[in-house]
Formats: sequence, structure tokens, C-alpha cells
Amino acid sequence: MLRFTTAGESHGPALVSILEGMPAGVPLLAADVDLDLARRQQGYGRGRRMQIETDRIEFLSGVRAGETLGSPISMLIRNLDWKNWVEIMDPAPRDGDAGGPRKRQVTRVRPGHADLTGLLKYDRTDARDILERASARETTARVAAGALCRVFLRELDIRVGSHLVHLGGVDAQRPAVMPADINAASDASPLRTLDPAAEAEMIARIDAAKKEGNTLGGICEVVVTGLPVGLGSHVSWDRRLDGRLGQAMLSIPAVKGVEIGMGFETARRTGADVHDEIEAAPGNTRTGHVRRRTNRAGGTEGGMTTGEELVIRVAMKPISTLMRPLGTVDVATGQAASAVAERSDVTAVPAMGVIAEAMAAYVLADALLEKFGGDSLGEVRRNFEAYLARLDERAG
Ligand code: EPS
Repeated sequence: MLRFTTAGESHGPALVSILEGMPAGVPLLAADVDLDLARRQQGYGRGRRMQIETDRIEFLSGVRAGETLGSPISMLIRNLDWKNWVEIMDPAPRDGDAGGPRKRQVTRVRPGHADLTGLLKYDRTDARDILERASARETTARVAAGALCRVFLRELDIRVGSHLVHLGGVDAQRPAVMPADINAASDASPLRTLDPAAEAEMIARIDAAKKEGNTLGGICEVVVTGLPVGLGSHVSWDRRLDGRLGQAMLSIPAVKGVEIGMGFETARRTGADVHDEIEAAPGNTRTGHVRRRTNRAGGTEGGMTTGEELVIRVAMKPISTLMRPLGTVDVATGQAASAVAERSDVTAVPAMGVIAEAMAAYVLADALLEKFGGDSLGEVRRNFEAYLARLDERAG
């Protein structure tokens, strides 16, 4: 139903994001997207690049007079750092090119990065040809596409938020009662965590890692409220919502694990301590007038939403650019070397939470359109409301 693609190199002129399949008539301003781009740029532990960039989109198509047209929506995000990289990234051949590699050639490939595998696969000699696209800079364009999906979901009272639950060995406690607006609370924290005590310890760990030239990973939790029961399907493997969310999350650079609800912990417990008992809850239309006494399942059963909160945890490994570099091989000489130490972040886990929100918003908007179809927002809304009315009718 929905498709998006991104293009752009980290130090090229710009990034492009194209989303196709958004219905017509969704109210949309560039500021809605810029807000999420700014959220992605935050986070303690980021490097100097984020001081150079102020990410903003320019609509190139698909939006007119503040409303979507139903046509592909394309967005341009300029890289402000481009002016410092013209000589290195120029798409046109340059005079010096015949004399050997361009400046800032990368041959001391980083363990854990796409540098080496990409070089071999694409038969290149300069890992810059790989790393420029492998860079997490690309996630800016994902967040732009996800922001459009978020606006669409909000029209149906579905909200996507996230908070950081682990960083570099420190766990954050989940508050007993989650704030109604998770992002308003988490965005106020430099690490996007809801546990101030853990936050102080995490900041200390980031400072220590920076001093050591090391990097840190962590885990974010995405929480989606307002979903109706029945998005996704049990009938075919590729329609199961859990699988679709898993693919979307694992496609984020440096993400190594995804859990839905209790996730891996379910494997260690008995059935009685895993499954959520069901009871009647008249008046709760979106769950089908029932509720789960617990939400260990995290909002899906049988590859479909239950209508309870959708809870997804996403684990990110430490960034592979270390200022105290690891051992590697220089692919130009075949000799042992220290990996390249380019300017980078100590951690980008807070940003990853915003990216995971974007990917969740995309998968959910797609699943929603699959169930409720429609070329205009009005048509989607009518189909959605008819389904809710039927859930009410069934409950009597
Ligand atoms: C990145 C390295 C750093 C990060 C970058 C991702 O950039 P640079 O090489 O220019 O210092 O800042 O992230 C972004 C630019 C961004 O917008 O998130 C990498 O190698 O993945």
C-alpha cells in the first residue's frame, strides 16, 4: 500500500525521501516533518556533525495548500556539510582524479562497519564509496517519511512514542504509569529516558567512553497507543505484523535485536506466566470490548494487533567508529593497521528511538491502509469508523 525509498550520501549535496501511497486530503505542513527531524538530531553523546546540520525538508511534490494530493510525496533535505566535501564527493570527474584516489580515501576498514564487506561486494578500492551510503545519515530521510505516516495515524488518534530503556550497561526503570504523552516527557531528557537517576549514570558512562575513545549501545522502547484490533493477519507469513515490524526495525543501521512485549523473556517462563488473561471491557471499542489483564504480548496476538498498547524494544550495538581504533587490515597494502578514526558520535541510541518510531509509523500506516483502503483520508476514515461500528455491534 505504502512504499518509501531514500537516496543520498552522508556528505553529498542532499538526501531525498519519497513516500508513495499516502491518501489525498491529509493536512500536512513541512513543520510537522521538521519537528521529527529536529528530535532525531538530539541526544547527549553525538559528535560535531550535528552542530553543523539543521535538518529541514523542502516538499518537491505530493502536497498542495497544506494537504496531500495522493501522489508521491518527495522531500529534499540539504546537507549543510556538503560545502566542506565538494572536492571529495563531487559527482563529476575532477582533474586530479587520474593521479590517484581522492583526498580522504578510506582503506583502513572499520571492524563492525559496512566498509570491508561493501568494498569486496561492490568491487571498490576506496571504502568511502561504501561508508557514505552506509552512514546513519540516511536515517534522516527515513524519519521524514515516517513523520508523514505519523501525521496520518494521528488523524485516527493513533500515537507513536518512544523512550530509552538502556544505555551502555545502565538500565532505566519504566515508570509505574507511563506519561500520556511519552515523547513530551522523553524529549525533555538529553537521553530521552524517563528515569532521571539512570540518566545521570548513563551520562557519566558516555563521558567515560568518550575519554577512552570508545562507543556505547543501548535499547529504546517504542509504544503505540490507539491501534484498533486486527491490523496485520495470521493467514500468511508475510502479512504477520510482528514480522513486518521486525524487518523494519532490523533495517536500522547498527540495530541487532528486536523484542515485542516480553520478547526473549517469554522463552524462560511457563505459559501461565506469559499469556495475558482476557476479560470483558465494555466501552473499549478498539480492543473489541475486552481487555488483557496484563500486556506481556506487547499488543499483538497471531500476527495481528490486539488493540492494547504496542510495545517494541529495539537494541542497537555500539557505533563502529572508535576514536581509539581497533585492529584491522589496510586493504591498500594488505598490512595490519589501526582502523580509520573519522569524526563520529560516542552513542546515537536516543536518535535511534526516533528512527524506530518512524519505522513503526510506516509499518502501521501501511497495515492500516491495507485494512481500510481509500484514496482520500475521508474514505479511510469512513471505512475505519464502519469497522469500529461493527465491533460495537458485535458487543451488543
Ligand atoms: C555517521 C558519522 C557521523 C554522524 C552521522 C553518522 O557523521 P560524520 O561522519 O559527518 O561526522 O554524525 O550521523 C549523521 C550525520 C546524522 O545525521 O545522523 C556514520 O558514520 O554513520
